[in-house]
Amino acid sequence: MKLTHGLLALAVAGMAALPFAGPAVAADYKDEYKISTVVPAPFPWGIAAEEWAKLVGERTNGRIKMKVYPGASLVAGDQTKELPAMRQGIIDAAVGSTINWSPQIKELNIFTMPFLMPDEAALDALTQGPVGAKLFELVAKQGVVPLAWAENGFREVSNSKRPIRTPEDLKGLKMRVVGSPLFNDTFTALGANPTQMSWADAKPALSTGAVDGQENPLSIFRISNMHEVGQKYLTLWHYVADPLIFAVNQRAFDSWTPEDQAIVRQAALDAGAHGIKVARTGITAQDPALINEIKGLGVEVTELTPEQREAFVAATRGVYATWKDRIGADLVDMAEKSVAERAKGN
Ligand code: X2X
Repeated sequence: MKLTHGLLALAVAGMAALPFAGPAVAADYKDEYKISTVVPAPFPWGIAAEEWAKLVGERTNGRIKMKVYPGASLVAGDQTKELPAMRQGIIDAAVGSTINWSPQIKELNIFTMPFLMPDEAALDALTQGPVGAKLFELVAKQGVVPLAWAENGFREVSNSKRPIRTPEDLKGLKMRVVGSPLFNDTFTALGANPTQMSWADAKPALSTGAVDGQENPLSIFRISNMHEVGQKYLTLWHYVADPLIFAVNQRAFDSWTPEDQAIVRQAALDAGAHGIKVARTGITAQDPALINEIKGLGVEVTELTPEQREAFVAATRGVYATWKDRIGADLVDMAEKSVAERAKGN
C-alpha cells in the first residue's frame, strides 16, 4: 500500500510523539544495567548490591534490570578505575568503596584517616551528617548520581609472622594496601613496608609470601579464607572503616522516568540499610560470632586494650596532621565535630 505524503507525515509525527505520550517507555531503557562491585555475595558488600538489583527489578516490574558484576571485572580488576569508568558510562552503576574512589575524590580519604572514627556511631555520624552530604556533592560533580551508603566495615590488620600488639610489632612487615597513598603513609609511620595492589592480586601475594599481611574487614577476612594463606595473627584495632556508596551514571539515571529514579533511589537506601546490618553482624564484644568463628580456624585474635590502641594513635598523629591539610582542614574539622557530638550522645 502506498502512503500519501500526508499520511506518512502523520505516521512520523505519531512515532516522534510516542516518548512524550506518557512516562518514558521501557523500550528507551537498556536491556541490562551493570553494577560493579569488588566482592560478590555472600560478602556483605555483594549482598547489598544483589539486594539493590533485586528490589529494583521487583519494584519496576522488570522495567529496569540491574546485574551485579563482582571482582571489579568491568574494569579488568582495577578497582581504583571504577569511578572514572562509571563516569564515562563504561559501567552503569556501582556499589563502591570510598577507598577505591579516593584516587579521584581526595576528600573520600576522610574515612581512611587513622583512628578518626572510634566506633560505628562515629561512622554513622559522618555518612549521615554534613560530611556525608558534602561528599555526595563531590561525587555528583564526577558525573555520577550518589544514592545511598552501605558498608564494607572497620578494617582490622592481619599477618603471617607474629601478633601485633604494639607499633614495634609491625616493624619490617610487608603489608598489602590499596587505593590511597594515605595507607602507605600510615603503615610507613608504623615501621611497616606497605605495597599498593588490587584485591585480585592480594591473595596470591599473601599465599606466596610476597607480602606478610593485609588489612580488611572481618567479613572479608573470613569469607575469603585468609587463614588459608598464612594469616595466622589478627589484631582488632578498628583504625579506619570504608563505607560503600551506591551510585548510577548520570546519563543512565537521566534516561529513567522520575518515578523509576525514585524507585532506584529508595531501593538503594533499603539495600544499604540491609547491607549495613549484615556488615555489622558478629563483630562486636556483645555479638562476637564471627570473631569466634575466626578464632576457631586457628587464628590468634588480639584485642587491644585502650592503652595499647593509644600507642598506634600516637604513632600516626603526624600522618593525620599531614592528611588533614591534603583532604581539607574544613572538612576534617566538620568530621571531628560530628564524631565528638556523637560521643556526647547528641
Ligand atoms: O581491596 C580491598 O581491600 C577491599 C576489597 O576491601 C576493597 O575493595 C577496599
